[in-house]
Amino acid sequence: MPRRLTRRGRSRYDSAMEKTIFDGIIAGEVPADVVYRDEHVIAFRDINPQAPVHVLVVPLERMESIAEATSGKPETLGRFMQGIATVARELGLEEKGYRVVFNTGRDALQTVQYVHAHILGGRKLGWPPG
Ligand code: DGP
Repeated sequence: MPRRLTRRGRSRYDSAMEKTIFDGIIAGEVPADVVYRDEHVIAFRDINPQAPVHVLVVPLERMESIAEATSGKPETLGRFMQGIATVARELGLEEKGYRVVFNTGRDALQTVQYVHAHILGGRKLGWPPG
């Protein structure tokens, strides 16, 4: 028997549609070291830091990955980008520089299905990334 699909073509049982740990952090149900919050984004320190400064910026409006930006609202996406730049500035990273990473999908090892920008800084970063 075929599975019932939602309007977006997904089965209601797809795990990607379930709440993520970042939904819990936004709701204040999961503790996190929050460094910034406004009406559009939240930023908190990564639990497994890969650089002296490693912060995740998450829009309060859910998308699963940056791949959804093709159909996202420009206002939401713009606020997300402004949030990333604001957080980097407030963390004092502007002068020396920093990297912004969107792991997207399986090959990029995206593990949390809620879009998030990694801000990495505080040391010289290697290139190419692994
Ligand atoms: P990604 O591979 O791009 O999906 O990275 C997800 C990141 O989220 C990973 O670097 C670890 C971080 N992370 C996972 N769970 C938690 C959590 O409960 N708290 C915090 N602060 N970070 C988390």
